[in-house]
Amino acid sequence: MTRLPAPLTLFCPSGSGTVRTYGAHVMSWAPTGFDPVLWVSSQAKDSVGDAIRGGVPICFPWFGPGRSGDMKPAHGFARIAEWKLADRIRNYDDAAAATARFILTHEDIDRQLRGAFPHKFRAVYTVDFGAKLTMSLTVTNTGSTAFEFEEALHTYLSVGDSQRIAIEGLEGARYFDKVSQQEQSQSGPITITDETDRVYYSEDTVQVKDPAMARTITVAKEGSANTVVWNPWTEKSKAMDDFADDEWQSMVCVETANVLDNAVRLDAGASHTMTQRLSVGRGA
Ligand code: TA6
Repeated sequence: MTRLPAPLTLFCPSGSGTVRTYGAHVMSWAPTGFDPVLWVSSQAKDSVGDAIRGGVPICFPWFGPGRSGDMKPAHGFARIAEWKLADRIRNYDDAAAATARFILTHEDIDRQLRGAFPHKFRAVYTVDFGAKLTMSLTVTNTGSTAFEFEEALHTYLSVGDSQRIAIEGLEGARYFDKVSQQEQSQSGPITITDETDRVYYSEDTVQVKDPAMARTITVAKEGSANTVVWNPWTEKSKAMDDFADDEWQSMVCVETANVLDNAVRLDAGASHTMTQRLSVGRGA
């Protein structure tokens, strides 16, 4: 078992964070003056080949088991691949953000995994740490034939008490409920009262109101037709060996995605960018 090296730290006066080349995985972020915004399980694994429970896993080129329902590894290979650090800008002066950029291509993926996605691609992932956290994933089809892919920035947010939060911005949106396996429509703000695993069809900005931490986290996005909301609640938490039994109370996933029938189709030479932008304000 090969342990992962320590993540890179990037900072500037308005905020700081850490990110790994493994999975281009954002591990933490805090705007200056605020508690950390991202959640990582106390039981998270940190060895090569394992997904990391928390922060912002990149799901690519499929989501979960994929649309065929049998793809492995879950959520694709990007989050367990070693990305190349293209350039890293750490700003000490009064810069708006500290930026890191990562690149992954089909040539970086081992042959066995590539069999599941036999396409030529280049993925460029740019992370800006500052008063906001901006993460942009650009995928380019570098081959000669079109392909489709799913993607998600599977963001784990740290909350004071998941049973007291209200998630606003998806009112009226249609969603697929993965727990009941039914299509539903969201009537009011989302509250967490049981296992919650929903794929919303919405391009709108979402706000997570967290009265226990007296703050509101805003999740804005571009280039994304889906928002996924996930909280495993009690039984699912017990079933995960990288998730402490009571940790469901301190996290919620709000994911920026293009999945299911919103998979992205790229013609040869074409590119697509999806961006998630997090910000925090006082009061809920
Ligand atoms: O985004 C929600 C979800 O698809 C859930 O169904 C659950 O599987 C979660 O992702 C975590 O997936 P992981 O493979 O990281 O355990």
